[in-house]
Amino acid sequence: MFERTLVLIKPDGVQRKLMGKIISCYEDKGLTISAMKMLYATNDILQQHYIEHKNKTFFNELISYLLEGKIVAMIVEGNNAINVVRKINGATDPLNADMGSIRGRFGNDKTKNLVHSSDSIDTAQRELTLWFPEF
Ligand code: FUP
Repeated sequence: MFERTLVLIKPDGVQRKLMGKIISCYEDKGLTISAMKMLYATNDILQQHYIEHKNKTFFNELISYLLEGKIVAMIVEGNNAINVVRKINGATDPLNADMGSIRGRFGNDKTKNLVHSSDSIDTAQRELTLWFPEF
């Protein structure tokens, strides 16, 4: 099924100069980057983005980390894009991520884990509206 999903390259991905390699992973799989921008996230957008984690112990650390530097926001689309991108990214904790995934190959920290992507059709719709209100 054709789907659109939100991908973020988080500050560690940008600072470690992994943007090109990360984007290639999606393109090499046949997905399309249909929009992309580099920006500093605001506290406001991050509070909305991670609303489901508001009461978690790691929430403040997570928000501070995402405010540390520029991020890249992308709309990635194609066949089964939501689940394909989740597989390409790998499990949240790089220790559990497949070694061929982005987090498995490049990550070594459960919070600073390089990338984000939407986890369902409903979430994708909400997150795309949040990060790309102009579309
Ligand atoms: P994911 O969908 O893989 O990005 O992961 P979650 O939605 O479960 O978590 C969102 C973000 O919270 C993760 F990317 C990193 C952070 N997190 C932690 O810092 N510690 C945890 O124990 C779980 C998640």
